[in-house]
Amino acid sequence: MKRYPNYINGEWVDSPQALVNLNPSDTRDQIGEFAEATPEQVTLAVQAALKAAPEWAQSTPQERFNVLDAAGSEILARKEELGRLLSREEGKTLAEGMGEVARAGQIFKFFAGEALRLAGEHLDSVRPGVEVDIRREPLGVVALITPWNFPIAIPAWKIAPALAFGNAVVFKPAEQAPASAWMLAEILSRCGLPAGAFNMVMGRGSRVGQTLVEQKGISGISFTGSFQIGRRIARMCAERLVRVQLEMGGKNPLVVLDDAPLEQAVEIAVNGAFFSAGERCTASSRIIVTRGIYQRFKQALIERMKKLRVGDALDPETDIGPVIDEAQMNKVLHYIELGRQEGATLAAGGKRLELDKPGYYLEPTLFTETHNGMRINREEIFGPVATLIPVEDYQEALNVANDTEYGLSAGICTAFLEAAHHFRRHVRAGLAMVNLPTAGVDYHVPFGGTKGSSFGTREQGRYAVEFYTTVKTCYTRW
Ligand code: UN1
Repeated sequence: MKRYPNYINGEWVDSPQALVNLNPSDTRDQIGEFAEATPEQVTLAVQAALKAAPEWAQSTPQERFNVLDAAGSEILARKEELGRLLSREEGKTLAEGMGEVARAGQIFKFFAGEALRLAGEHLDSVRPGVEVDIRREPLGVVALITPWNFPIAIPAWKIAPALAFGNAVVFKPAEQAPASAWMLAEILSRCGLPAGAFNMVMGRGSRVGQTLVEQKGISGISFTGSFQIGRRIARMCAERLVRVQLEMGGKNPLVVLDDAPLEQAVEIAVNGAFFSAGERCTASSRIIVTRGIYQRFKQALIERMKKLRVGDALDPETDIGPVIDEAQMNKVLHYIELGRQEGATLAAGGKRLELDKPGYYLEPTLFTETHNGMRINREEIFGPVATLIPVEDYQEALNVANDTEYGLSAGICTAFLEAAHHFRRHVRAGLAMVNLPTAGVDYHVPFGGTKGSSFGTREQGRYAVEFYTTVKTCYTRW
């Protein structure tokens, strides 16, 4: 089996221990052994980044553009190969895998351009003969910790802006799907960065991630993952006054109003709730439906769900791939059992599937006749499970949509302009979607949420600059 080393100070470095990366569609397929960085190696990576940071901070916009543009071009050119690997290790369908790789390539291209456009401000002082320049400067060394569900796009949307704005990086990908991240690191290793400007240490969050966030000298931590770990990282950052950016869970509502076009609303719900096996923090997990359309919508959704094909992520016929691993499978099954105990009606799915190969296959699952107080409507399940919550009218739908600890994405299906307009203004979420799924976002605009979903400034688009730079105000007397 091929062994994949860490990348530290411009060199590939093996570790005494390694973790095997399995294909969740067929667990007999072992993708490789990925070295688990030792605590000493994590420290070396941070030291290398600290040493390289001043040089990379002084690089020209053209040099940064060249690195990011080259990475973006190679990722896009290898979309099919990398998409296949991504789907093989993560379990999302091949179309989704290739789409995600394309997104990663486009993100690098976007931030290549942003490196050229990084601007400050110039003002006259209130004092005569004095001018003020406001400059954006890199933070220094940033630690980037990413989850398994978008194993190349989320690394891209943290690494690309970090480098574009002149920071040195220590990157820790998720241990459940490190192959896509490793390929990305391999591409970056050939794009002209100085040694140490980009480092990757792999392994478990509880070991390598923990060691990384404890390192001295890090100026910022950007993390995407669970609420529990995010909160723990925030606490450590507060103690040491390290800048932090967190993207965590969601319990995203999709409101369907009486006047919504039925077929379109069903497609939006299926896409948002079940694509990528529901393993998206933007997934529609609470579908809030007004009385006049409830029965018709429920029937149409159940009929549509019957046509969804669960299978090997690499099979072109597959609509829904497996969940990532045994632990996730058990967590989702636990919530399905909980839903039953709470009195929700299990209207579709609910079981683990045994196919012709060993994998983590789950039926897309729908609970109906639920209410928003149930734990299945309050806690993030992160699997192909959605609920229907019947409500009287739009106002109740909005109240239920907002009655959650989370606030990442929220959608509404309606042809009624006034409701769409009101919803956009009053829903408490970082993303508001009208007649679109709650999941599936563009690469050139900000991404993030409110309440328990996110903390710190926005990721992506032009807004990413807020996290990855610090502002210097320069006064000059002429
Ligand atoms: C999307 O819905 O296109 O982990 C992106 C997640 C999010 C990204 C979702 N951070 O699911």
